[in-house]
Amino acid sequence: MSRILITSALPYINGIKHLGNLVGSQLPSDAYARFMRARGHEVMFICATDEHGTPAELAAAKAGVPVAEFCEGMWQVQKDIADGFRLSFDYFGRSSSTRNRDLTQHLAGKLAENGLIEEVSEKQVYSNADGRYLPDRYIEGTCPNCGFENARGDQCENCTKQLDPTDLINPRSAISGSTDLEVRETKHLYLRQSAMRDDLDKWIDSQEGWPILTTSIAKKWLHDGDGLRDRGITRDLDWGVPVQYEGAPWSGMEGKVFYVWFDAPIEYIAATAEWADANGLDDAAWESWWRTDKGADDVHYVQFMGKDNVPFHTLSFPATLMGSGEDWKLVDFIKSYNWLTYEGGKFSTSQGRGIFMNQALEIMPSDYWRWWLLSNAPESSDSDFTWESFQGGVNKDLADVLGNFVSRVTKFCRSKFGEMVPEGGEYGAAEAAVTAEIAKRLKAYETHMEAIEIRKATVELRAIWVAGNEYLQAAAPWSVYKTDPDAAAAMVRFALNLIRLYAVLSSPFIPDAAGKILAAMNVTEAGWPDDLEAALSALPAGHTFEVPEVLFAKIADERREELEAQFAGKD
Ligand code: B3M
Ligand code: ZN
Repeated sequence: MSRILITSALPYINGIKHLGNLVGSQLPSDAYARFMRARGHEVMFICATDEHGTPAELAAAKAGVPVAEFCEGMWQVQKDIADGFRLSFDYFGRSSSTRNRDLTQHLAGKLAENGLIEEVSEKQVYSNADGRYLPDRYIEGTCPNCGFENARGDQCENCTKQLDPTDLINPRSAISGSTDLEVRETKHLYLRQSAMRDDLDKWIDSQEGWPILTTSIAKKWLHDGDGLRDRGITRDLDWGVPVQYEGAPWSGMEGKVFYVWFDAPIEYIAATAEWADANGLDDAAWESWWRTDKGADDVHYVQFMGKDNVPFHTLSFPATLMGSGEDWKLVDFIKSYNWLTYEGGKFSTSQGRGIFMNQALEIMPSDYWRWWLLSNAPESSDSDFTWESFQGGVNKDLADVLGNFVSRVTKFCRSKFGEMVPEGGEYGAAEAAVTAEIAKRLKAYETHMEAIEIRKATVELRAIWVAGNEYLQAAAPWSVYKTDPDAAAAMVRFALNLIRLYAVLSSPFIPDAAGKILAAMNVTEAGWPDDLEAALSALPAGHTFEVPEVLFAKIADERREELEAQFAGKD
C-alpha cells in the first residue's frame, strides 16, 4: 500500500466553470483518486477555491456584495457542484483561509531569510478612468512575444508566456477599455527565481516519465532567457494575504497583498491543514503528507492541471518550496491537459456558448458527463465536445453496452430462476476464454490508470463491457435453457458475477451507476479483483439480488437537437 497525495488545480472563485475546466483537472484527478483508493492505497485528495486577486474583487463588485461575502457564497456554489459531479475530495478548502494566510506569510518570510526576496521599486499601471491599479489580467494588449492582440498582463493565452503588465504593447484597461493609463512607482517584493534556475533545472531533469506536455512547457520557460526572471509576488490590492504582517522582515508594505499565484498553490498545503482542523486532528496529521522530515518522504504526490497552469507548478511553486529551505514535499508527477473545445470552437462565458457545470447537472446525470468527458479527455491533443458525440457515448457505451448487459442478464435470471443466483452446471471453456480476455484487458486498464492515461483506460473498460456482451450473445442461455437448464444456470451465474465485476471496475468513472448496480446485486463489500477468477465466483448460488431500474436513459435525436440549439450561444 502506498500513500498518494493528489491535488487538482484550484478553480477560481469568480464564476462557475465550464466542462473544459472540469475535464482539465478536477474530473481526471477524481477518477485517479477513486481508482487508487479502490486498489487499497491511502489517498489524500485535495482541492479548494482560488479566491484572491482582482477577478474576485470585480465579480463581487458586479454582484454588489463585499468580496469576502461573495467568496463565501461562491465557495458553497462550487462545493455543491463538485458534490453533484461526485468529486471525492478529502477536503475542499478555501485559499482565503487563515491556514493559507499564515503559511503564505511564513513561506515568504523564509524566502526572505534565505536571501531570495528582493524589494523592488516597480512600475505599476494605474488607470485614471477606473481609479485603480490594473494588475495582471486587468490590463490587456498585444503580446510582445507572439503578437497576439488580446494578451493579458500576467500571461499570454496564445503562447503561454508569463508577462508583466508593462510588457504589453498598446495596453488598455480590461475593465473599462480605457487607454488613459499611467505608470506609477511603488515598492514590491520580488521572488528571485533566477537564483534558483540551476536547482529547478536539476529537479526537472531528475523527474522520470513526466508527460511531454509538462516537461516541454517547463523546459521552455526555464531556458527561454527571461522565462525565469525574477517576478513580483505582491500587488496593490485590498483582497488577499496581507504582505505587512506581525514580525515581517520588511516594512512599508501596508495596503499590499501577495500575488494570487503566489498564495494559490500554497493552498494545496493549507487545505490539507484545513482538513486536519476540520477533523479534529493535530498538525502531525497534515504534515505527514507535506513535510519530508515528518513522514512525507514515502508520499507519491501527483498534480492535475490545464496546460496553461504548468509554468506556475513547474517553476514558481517549486521555487517557493525549495527556496524556503524547509523540507516540503515536492510534486512527483504533473499531469497536464490540453483544451476541450465546444462544437469546433471555444467555450465562451460572455457569449453563453458551451456548457457550464451547473447547467450540465440540470440536464443530465453526472455519470453521463463523467463518462463522456473522461473517455474523451484531451490528453494527447485537444478534444471537441459535440452533442452528437455525447449522445453516442451515452447511448452506445452506457445504455447499449453496459446498461443493456445488466438489464438483460438480471431480467432473464428473474424470469427463469427468480431473483437469486442460480445453482447448477459449471463454468466451462467459454467462461474461461472470456475470463482470459478480461484479465488481459484489466491489466491494460490498470497500467493506463497507474500512468494516468485516463482516456486509454476507458477504452479498456469499455472493451471489458463488450466482452461480456459478446459472451452472452454467443452463449445464448435463453436457448440453451430449453434443453439444458443447468448449463444455462451456470451461464447466468457467470454473467451475474460479471455484472458485479463491472460495477467495481467502473466505479472510478461512473460512481453512481456502479453504486446502483452493487446495491441491486446486494453487494456491500466489493474489493478490487486482484484475483479475477475468484472475483467471478464471488456471488455464489443462492445469493439474492434485484433487477435494477433502468441505469442509463438514451438521448433521443429530438432532445439532442434541442440541446444543440439551447447551448449554441448568441453570436
Ligand atoms: N485558479 C486556474 C485559473 O484560474 C487557477 C489554478 C490555481 S492552482 C494553484 O486559471
Ligand atoms: Zn504571446
